[in-house]
Parts: sequence; C-alpha cells; structure tokens
Amino acid sequence: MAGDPRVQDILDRALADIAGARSTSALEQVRVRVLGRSGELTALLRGLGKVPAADRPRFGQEVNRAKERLEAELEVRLVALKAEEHRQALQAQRPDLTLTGRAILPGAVHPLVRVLDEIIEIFAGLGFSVAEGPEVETDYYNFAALNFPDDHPARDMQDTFHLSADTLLRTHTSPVQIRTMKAERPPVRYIFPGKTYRRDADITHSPMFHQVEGLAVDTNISLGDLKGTLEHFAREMFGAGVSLRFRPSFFPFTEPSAEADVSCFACGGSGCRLCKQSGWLEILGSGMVHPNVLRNVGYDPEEVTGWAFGMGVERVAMLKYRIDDIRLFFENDLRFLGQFAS
Ligand code: 2NM
Repeated sequence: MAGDPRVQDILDRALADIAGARSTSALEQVRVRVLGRSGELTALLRGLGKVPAADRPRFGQEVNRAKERLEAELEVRLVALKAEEHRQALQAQRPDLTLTGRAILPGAVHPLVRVLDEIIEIFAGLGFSVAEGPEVETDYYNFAALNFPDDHPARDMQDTFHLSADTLLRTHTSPVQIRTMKAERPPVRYIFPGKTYRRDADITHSPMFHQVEGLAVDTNISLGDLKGTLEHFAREMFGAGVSLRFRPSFFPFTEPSAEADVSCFACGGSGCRLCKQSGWLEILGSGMVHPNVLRNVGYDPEEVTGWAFGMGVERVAMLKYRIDDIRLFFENDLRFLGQFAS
C-alpha cells in the first residue's frame, strides 16, 4: 500500500525538524507550520473533497495517522526541551559562590536611647515605675494643673507650639505626672521619659528634645529623700566620685525648688573647660510638689507630700559624651552614631 508522496514528504521533513528543534519556540514553529490552522497537513485535509471518492478514505486515514504520529513526536520533544530549558534557567541563576560576601554593618544604639535606658535602669533599681503619656496635650494638663499662672511667659506662643487655642505640644513631661497622680493614690514612685517640644534652637537647644521627670508622693516624703535619690542617680550616671549640690530656684509646680549640680566628673571639681572653670555641672531641676498641684490631682497636702525632678536627656548625654552641638543627635550622620557602637 504505497503512501501519498505529499504526506510522506511533509512527515519526513516535520520529523527531521522536530528532532532538530533546539528550543520550545522552534518546536512550536514546526507545529504551526505543519498542524496549525493553515499548516501543511491541515491543508491536505481541507483538500479532501478534491480527492477522488474512491481514494478518499485511505487518503484521509493516511493524513490522520501522520497527524497523530507528529502530535506524539511533538509532545515527547516538547517535554525534553522544556526540561532542558528549565535546567539552563537554573544554571543561569546559580549564585557565584566565589564572590566575596557583602559586609553586614553592625548597628549601634543611638546615644540618646543609651542614656535614656541608663536613666530608666538606675531609677528602676530604686523601685520606680515608668509611665508615658500623650505628646499633644491640653493647656490644663501642660500648664493649669501645674500651677502656672495665666500670664506665665511659658504659655506664650513664643515659647510653646500651639496646635489650637487649647491644644499644644507638651513643653515637658509633667502633664504625664498629673495624669498619673489623678489615676492613682499615694504611694506613687514614677519616672516619666518622653519627647517634649519648645520653640528654641541653638547648639544646646532643639525644638524637640527628651526629658525624664521623676515623682515620689507618700506620707512623710522629704527634701532629704530627694537629695539622697538624686545623689545616688548622679553617682551611677557620672561615677562614684561625684557629689551633688542644691541651689535655690523657682518653678510654679514646686515649693521649695532647687537646681541640682553635679561636681565636674572631668576635673573632679578643680575647674576645666567642661565645667567652665566652675567645678560644677547643672544637671536638673527639682523640688517639693506644690500643695496646689497636690490639690489639683485630688491629694490632701496635709496628708501627703512629694518631690519631683526633671532633666534633659540631651544635656546629660552631651555632658557624659562631651558632645558640643545638640544637632548631632538628630542629623543621623553614621560617623557620629558609629562612635556609640559597643
Ligand atoms: C522639673 C523640675 C522640678 C515637676 C513637678 C511636677 C509635678 F507634677 F509633680 F508637679 N512635675 N514635674 C518638676 C519639678 C519638673 O523639671 C525641670
């Protein structure tokens, strides 16, 4: 049974091209050329009507057999080419294990966070808890409850960032002391770390800075307790050799009030550049909580007394690490920050 020479020719060439196809796309081109809608074999089937009726079944069968054979060969070759292409793709992505590694730069705790953590650690060791509160405050919590008179200069737009007539960015963390005292009954022993805001900018002042305030309220809390506590803090922070002195001061929320100076840890008190030849470094403000403040939070000043203090974290960090410009803390220059890597 001699086959149709056209079918045999298409079949031979297609089988050779399938075997020779080097990619799935080359193979697809062969399939389209032969079996596609206007493919060579498809054209033969379309022309079936012109074949003499007697030859038609045999011719049709022959074309169909060729078609089935090619479909099977295409499938086998496609599987093989796909596997080869997948292998090549993996090979192309293979990492070059001979390359030198990328250096992993070690991070460093920011000097302010470091000092803040140290302050918290010292007071935690004395049994103080940590409380935080909102940075956007009302006039009441930031000023009125703290015994600031209505005409106090700090309430001025010049010094305070106001958001509206009654809301502002807190100028100290003291409003958190008010919130905490209102929420709790004595005895209270807390420190209050956080961001604070004042219109002020020079080499020692930043519009945003950090404070830690502290508070102890109980029966029979004295100024002596305050000084002893702050002395312990100063020795833990600046070294066992330092001493502390109080100078009279004034704050609306404390009476009496005192500035605390630590003896210069750089020169031991004899006078140097750091302490500007004075032998002393001013580190914080403090005092006995004003009876009006105690009344404002619902405490009876005949029953309980308390003290409070406040310090600037930037100031402590600048003294401790001899940093002469506050902006260094906020510029994120890695040459500066990298010096605090441990
Ligand atoms: C300071 C200095 C002295 C202080 C007092 C109070 C409160 F709420 F108890 F009245 N809060 N903060 C205080 C006292 C803060 O910062 C330099």
